[in-house]
Amino acid sequence: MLLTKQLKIINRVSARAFSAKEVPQFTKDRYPVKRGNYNALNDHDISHFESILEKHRVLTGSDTDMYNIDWIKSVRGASNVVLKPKTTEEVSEIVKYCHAQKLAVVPQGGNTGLVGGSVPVFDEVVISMSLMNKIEHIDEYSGIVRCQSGVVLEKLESAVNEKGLIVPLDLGSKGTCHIGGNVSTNAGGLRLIRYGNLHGSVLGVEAVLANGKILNLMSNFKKDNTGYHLKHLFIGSEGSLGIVTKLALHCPTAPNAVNLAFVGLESFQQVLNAFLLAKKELGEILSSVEMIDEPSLMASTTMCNLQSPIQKYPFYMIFETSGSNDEHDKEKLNNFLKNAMEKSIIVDGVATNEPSKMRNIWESRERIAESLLKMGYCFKYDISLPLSNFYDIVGAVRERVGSHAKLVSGYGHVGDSNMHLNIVCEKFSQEIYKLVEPFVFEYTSKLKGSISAEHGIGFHKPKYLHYSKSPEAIELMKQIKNLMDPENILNPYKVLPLS
Ligand code: FAD
Ligand code: 2HG
Ligand code: ZN
Repeated sequence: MLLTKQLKIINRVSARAFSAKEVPQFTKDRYPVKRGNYNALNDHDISHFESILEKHRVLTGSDTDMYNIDWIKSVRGASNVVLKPKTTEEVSEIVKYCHAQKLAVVPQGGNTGLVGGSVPVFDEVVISMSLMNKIEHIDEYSGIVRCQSGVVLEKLESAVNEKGLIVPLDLGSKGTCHIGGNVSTNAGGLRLIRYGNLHGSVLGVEAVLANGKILNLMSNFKKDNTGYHLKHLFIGSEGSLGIVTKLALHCPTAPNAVNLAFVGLESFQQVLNAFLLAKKELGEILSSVEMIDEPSLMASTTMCNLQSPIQKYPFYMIFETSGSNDEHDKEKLNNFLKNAMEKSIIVDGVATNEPSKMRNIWESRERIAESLLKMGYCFKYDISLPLSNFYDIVGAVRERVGSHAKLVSGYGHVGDSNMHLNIVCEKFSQEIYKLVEPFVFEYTSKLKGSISAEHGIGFHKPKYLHYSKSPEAIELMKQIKNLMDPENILNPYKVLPLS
C-alpha cells in the first residue's frame, strides 16, 4: 500500500505549461515546403463540423492559436479550425467528410511531440483528442486496461495505481501527453529498459482510417496470433495511417519497493563501466539507467531552481530499482554502489527510497528539456548510437558550432543507447541549422545509429529518413501509406519524404 502511494507521488512530476517569449515563424516561411493540392476550409465546412459536434467543440479564430504551435516552438501552422470529438463515431464522421472534401487533417494529442508532427504545416484541420478521455475498463487480474486515446498519461497512471498496477511507460511530459499520442509515437521514456517498448505492451487498438471507416483491432489477450498483426501499423506511425481512438494496454503489477541512486562520475568510460556493473549486480530489479552530463544538470538546477543531490562532476547517472522486497533491493543497490566506489567507477553518490528525495532526483532529470528551452532556441536530436561512441558526438558538435551555441548538452536513456543531443542558441538561425543538419544525421549514420530513437520523424526529419532506412524500406512505407491513405489527407508533410 505504502509503495503504491510512493509511486503516485513520484509520478506527479509533469511537463509544466510553458510559454516562450517568442512565437515561431510560420513553418511555410521558415522551411521550403509547398502546400499540397487540398481544398481550403470554407463556411460550409464549419457548419458541417458544427452539425457533427456541438458548436463549442468546433474552435476557430484565436482559439486555435495554441494548437498551431508545438511545445518547443519550432513550427507554426495556420489552421483555422480545431475539432474536439468525444467518440469514435464523431471522429469517423469528421474524417469521412474531410476525405470527401479533400481537406487535410492533423490528429493532435497532448501536443508535447518534439519533432513538429502534432501541429499543422499549412491550414490542415486539427482533430484534438483531448475530450476522448474515458478509461473504460481496468482488469486487475490480467492487468489489461482499455481506454480512449485522449487519456492523459498521468491520469491513466493514477487510475491504474488504484488497482495495484503501473503504466509500462513514464515520460517527463506525463502531465500533458496522451496515451494515444504515446502509442502513435511509440514513445520510449525512462523505464523502457525494464518494460520494453509499446509494440510489446499495446495489445490492441481501434483506429479511424483515412476514409472514415472504423477499424477495430482491440484485443483482451496477450496471446492472439490470428493473421497479420495490423495493430503495429498504428504504433509509431505518427497519425499518418489512421487516428487511434481506443487502445488496450497491458499494465504490469506495481512494484512493492522502489529505490533510487544518483551518482557522479569522472568520465564517459566510467558511465559505461557503471552500466555494465549495474546490469550484473542489480539484474532483474533494474528499472532505469539514465545519464546526464554536467551542462544538462547545470541547466535544470539553475533554470528550474533545483538542488543537485551531489557536487559537480562531468557526468551523473540515475539507477532505479523496482522489485518486490525492499530489504533485498536496498541491499543489492548498496552493494552495487559500494563495489562501484571501490573500483573507482563512481566517485560520489546518494541512494534513497524516500518519496520526496526520489521526486527531487527525478525532477532534476525530467525537467532538463524544459530548462534548455528556457535558455533559448533548442535544436534537438534524439539518436541511437553504439555505446562505445555514445558521447563523442557531443564533443564533435560542440567543436562544429563553437560560439554560435550558448550550450551543447548530451543526456538520455543510456541504458537503451538513446542520446538526447541539444544545441541551445539565442534564437533560430539558418546558419546554425545548416551547421548541424545534416551533420548530426551523417555522423549518426556512419555509426549505423538511428536518427530517431524515440521521438519519431514528424515534420523535421522526413528528408533524413534515408540515413536510417534503405530505399527499399522507404519505398514499402510509401506503398503502405498510399494503400491506406491514397488521398494523403492524414498528417501530410510528415514522416515520409515527398519524393
Ligand atoms: P502529440 O505531440 O500531440 O502528437 C505526436 C504525434 O502523434 C503527432 O504526429 C500526432 O499527429 C500523432 N498523434 C497524437 N495522437 C494521435 C492519435 N490519437 N491518433 C493518431 N495520431 C496521433 N518522448 C519519448 O519518447 N520519451 C521521453 O522520455 C519523452 N520525454 C519528454 C519530456 C518532455 C518534457 C516533453 C515535452 C516531451 C517528451 N517526449 C518524450 C516527447 C512526447 O512527449 C512524446 O512523443 C509523446 O508520446 C507525445 O504524446 P502527445 O499526446 O503529446 O502527442
Ligand atoms: C527526455 O528524455 C525527452 O527527457 C526529451 O525525451 C529529450 O529534450 C530532449 O531532447
Ligand atoms: Zn527521452
